[in-house]
Amino acid sequence: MDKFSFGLWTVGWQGRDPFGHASRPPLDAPVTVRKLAELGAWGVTFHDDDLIPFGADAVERDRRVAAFRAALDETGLVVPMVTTDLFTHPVFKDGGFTSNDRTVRRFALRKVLRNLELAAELGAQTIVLWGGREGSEVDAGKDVRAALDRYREALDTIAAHSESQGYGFRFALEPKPNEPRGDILLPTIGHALAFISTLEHESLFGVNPEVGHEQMAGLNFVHGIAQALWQGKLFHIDLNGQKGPRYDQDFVFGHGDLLSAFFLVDLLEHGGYEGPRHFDYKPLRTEDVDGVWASAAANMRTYKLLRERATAFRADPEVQEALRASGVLELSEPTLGEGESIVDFIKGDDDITPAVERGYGFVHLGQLALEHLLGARG
Ligand code: ASC
Ligand code: MN
Ligand code: MN
Ligand code: MN
Repeated sequence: MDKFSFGLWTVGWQGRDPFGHASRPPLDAPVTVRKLAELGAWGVTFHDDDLIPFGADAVERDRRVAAFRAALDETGLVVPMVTTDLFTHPVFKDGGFTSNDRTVRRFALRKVLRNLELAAELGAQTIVLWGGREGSEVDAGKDVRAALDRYREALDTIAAHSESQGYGFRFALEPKPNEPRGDILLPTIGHALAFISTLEHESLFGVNPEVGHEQMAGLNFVHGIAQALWQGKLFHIDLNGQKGPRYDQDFVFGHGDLLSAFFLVDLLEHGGYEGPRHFDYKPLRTEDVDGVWASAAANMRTYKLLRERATAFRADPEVQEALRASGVLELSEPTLGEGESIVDFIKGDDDITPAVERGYGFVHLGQLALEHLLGARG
C-alpha cells in the first residue's frame, strides 16, 4: 500500500490568513481520519495542539485522544509521525528553543518532551521539528551563535530523553528560510545537515524537507533531496506545490513546478526512499468542504500519475540510450582505477580534445522526460 499521509492541520486548515478570517468550519479529528481512510490514505499526523487544544485539562485531553484512537482502530490508519506546535501561541513570538527568554525555552522543551509520550502511545516512529519561530527580524536582536547553542541543547536533551525512555524515535528537522519570522534559523536542507553533524545523538537526526520551503529559497528541491538521501538523512518528506520564491503557498503537490515534481517522484521511487509520502499542503481558501476532500485526493492522484510517468520514462529504450549517450551512467564509475598509483596517474597524458568536441545531449534527455510527463510517449 502507498504510504500516503496527511497532517490534521492540512485538510483542517480553515483558510485563516494574515488578511482574512476563516472561510471554512473546523474539522473534527475523528471525521478527518475516517474521510482520509475512505480516500485511500495510509497515515495521519498532527501537532499536539491540532489534536488537543492548547490549555485543555486532562479530562478533555483523554476524551480527544480516545475519540481519535477509536477512529484509527476502526479505519486502520496509522500515525507515523507527530510534531509539536512551537509557533502558534503568542508565548513563542521570539521562538521556542531559541527564545531570548529562558522561561519560554524551558516551556518549549517541556512541551516537546511531554508530546513524545503521546507520540509513543500512538505508535509514531518519527518526530518532526519545524522551528518556524526560531529566528529574527532584527540582526542585533538575536545572537545566532548562542541561539544555535540553545537549539543544540534542546535537541540533545530530547534525544537523550527519548533514548532513556526506550521510545526509539528518529527526529527530522524541517528547514524553512523565512515566514513567519523574517529569517528562520536552519533555513535550508544544507544548513540543517551541517547543524545535525554537531549533535550528540547525530545518528537519530535527519531532515524533513518541504518542497515549497526550498523553492522559497530559490533552490533545486530534487538536488536537496538527493543529497539528503546520499547522506542517509531523508527521514521524512513534506510534499506540496510552490510557484517560485514567494510566500509559503502550500499548494497541492504538482500544482507548482510540475517538472520538478516529476523528477522528485522519479528520485523517491527509484532512489531508495521508503518513508511516508506526507502531504503538507493547504486546500485553497476558495474551496468548500467538498473541495477540501477533492484537494486531498488530488495530491495522491498526482503522485501516482507522476510515478506511472517516471516508470515509463525509465523503461523507454530511447531514454536508456539517451542516458548512456549523456554520460549519466558513466558518472557512477570511479575517477581513479582500482589500485591505480597516484604518482603514475599524475604523470599520465591528457587528451582532452574529444571531451571538448563532444555534446552531452541533455536537451534531448530533458525533452524525453517532458514528453513522458505529458503522456506523449506511452
Ligand atoms: C509543520 C510543518 C510545517 C508547519 C506548517 C504549519 O509541522 O511541517 O511546514 O508545521 O505546516 O502551518
Ligand atoms: Mn509550507
Ligand atoms: Mn511542512
Ligand atoms: Mn507547512
